Amino acid sequence: MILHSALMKDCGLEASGTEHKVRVLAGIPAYNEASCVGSVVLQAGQYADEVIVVDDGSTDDTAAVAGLAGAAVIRHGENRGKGSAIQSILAEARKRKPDALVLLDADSQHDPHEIPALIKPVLEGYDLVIGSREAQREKTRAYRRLGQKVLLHATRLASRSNITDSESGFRALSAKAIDELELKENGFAIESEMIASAASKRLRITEVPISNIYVRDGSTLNPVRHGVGVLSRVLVMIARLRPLFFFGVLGAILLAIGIAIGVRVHTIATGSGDPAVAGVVLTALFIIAGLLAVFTGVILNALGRRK
Ligand SMILES: Nc1nc2c(ncn2[C@@H]2O[C@H](COP(=O)(O)OP(=O)(O)OP(=O)(O)O)[C@@H](O)[C@H]2O)c(=O)[nH]1
Ligand SMILES: [Mg+2]
Repeated sequence: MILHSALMKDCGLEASGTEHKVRVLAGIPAYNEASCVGSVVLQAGQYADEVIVVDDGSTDDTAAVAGLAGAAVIRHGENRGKGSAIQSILAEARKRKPDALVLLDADSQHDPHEIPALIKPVLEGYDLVIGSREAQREKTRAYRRLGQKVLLHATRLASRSNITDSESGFRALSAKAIDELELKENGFAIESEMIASAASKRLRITEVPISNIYVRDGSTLNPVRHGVGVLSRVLVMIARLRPLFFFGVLGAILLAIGIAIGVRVHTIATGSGDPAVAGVVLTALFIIAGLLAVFTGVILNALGRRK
């Protein structure tokens, strides 16, 4: 794409005179986005050699519109979730081997003109570049900000990183990240999993500021169910990637509760001389569960180290 290379040069993304021309692939997961996907594909096409749209079982004309706009369309026979759509994009990217893959949503919440800003760090050696809305977080509704904050902290724990926006779907990946990332999540937890997987493989992660755009009032998703669903998946990730930390904290909490109950039962027993059997049993249960959790953490951690 002539337009593409001139623009990329303007953005300092092509060392003039070098043999190697940077190949960019844009990947767009889409579910019932017929009204937006066309313009997103056209605009993204200015900065990418190829645009792939994964139609995740839409019931509207998303696939047809994306195809008309020039995208290569991959269709899921049924709706499988954003994560599954991203996995399909990654599988396609592994075949096409671009220098950089940029991921953006199909609902116009990401500005394709910011694609060069996301790709630049990839050409400077980073493997995962996240478009962060942090600088414009005031544009996000309060209830969503709270949900995003909780997921952000959980993702930081899972990835031991200090990123500022874990839920942003506007990202760029290097060829190395395309090959090495291991993603299993089918839902929205894929955003956190990608960061955790990149960190566990010691890939270089960075962020660039992007525009925080809300095109439609409210969300397609029930925020509480969506938030709790993603959070529970991220907690599973923490348990899998940091078993000592996860089970250690869980164990410590259970032990603390057990000891607290134990002290209470002891006080009552010494006061009334009547050992509350139920209290004793509860104490024992919490302490055993706490010790088991810690033990599990130690074992899983040792097993993880052997891998
Ligand atoms: N909701 C949803 N989106 C999907 C699915 N599969 C792919 N997508 C696409 O994933 C991208 C992000 O989904 P959104 O529903 O916009 O999620 P969001 O941006 O967190 O929420 P909104 O604020 O409602 O836009 C969009 O391009 C969707 O079309 C799916 O199963 N459900
Ligand atoms: Mg959206």
